[in-house]
Amino acid sequence: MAEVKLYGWWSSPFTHRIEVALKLKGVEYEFISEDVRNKSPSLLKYNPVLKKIPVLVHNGKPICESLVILEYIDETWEVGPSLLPKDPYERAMVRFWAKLLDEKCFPAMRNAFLSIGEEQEKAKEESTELLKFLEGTLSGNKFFGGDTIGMVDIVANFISYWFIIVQELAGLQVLTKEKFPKLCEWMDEYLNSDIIRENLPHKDKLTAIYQARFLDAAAANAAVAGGGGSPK
Ligand SMILES: N[C@@H](CCC(=O)N[C@@H](CS)C(=O)NCC(=O)O)C(=O)O
Repeated sequence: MAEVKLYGWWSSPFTHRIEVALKLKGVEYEFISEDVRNKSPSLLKYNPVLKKIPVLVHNGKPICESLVILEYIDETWEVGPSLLPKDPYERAMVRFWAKLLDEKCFPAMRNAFLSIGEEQEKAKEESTELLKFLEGTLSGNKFFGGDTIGMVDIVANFISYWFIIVQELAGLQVLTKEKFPKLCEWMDEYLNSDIIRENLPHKDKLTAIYQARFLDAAAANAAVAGGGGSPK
């Protein structure tokens, strides 16, 4: 039987993507919890270039980067639902949105949470602009993948759960039902699907982590405003 190991961390949305994909496919795996502040020799061996989680190790061979891992899972285990469509153009579109989510949406939404002043205003505007595009792609479908959960839904997990938590912590009004009714419907559908719901990190524990991060960033921002140099 194939040996599948996942190096990850319970609160990481990137790790969560891989857990959900493996569960949707019905692949059994061993979860190896990694503390990213104290990386294990195994993690450094399997991901010497980026030194990040998640890493999937399949029969001793490591695969890094969540978007790459998701495609690997889809191609390796054909059982269960397909995460990417078969049509080359539609596959290209899925890759486009997944890349946009990671390279544009994630940093903008992170900045909207952690920055202040002008930088925060810009990040909120950019997040809103990007969310409008995402809202447009749903066009009446239950999921980004159509009737079933696909790669874009899984990659957008940070919007449906993590961002909602940090938005509340920071008192933001970026993603609301009034501004984004379709995205909010998608979030409900996604978060209430069995496999997703059963595997979400515990809300209170996650809130505590981000509360601490928010307070750290606020202290660093205050130090900068007081002339203490730029935050590290
Ligand atoms: N682009 C990566 C991002 C993964 C990532 O940012 N992982 C974080 C934890 S959530 C990490 O390992 N950080 C450790 C570090 O940056 O040293 C992916 O999609 O897998």
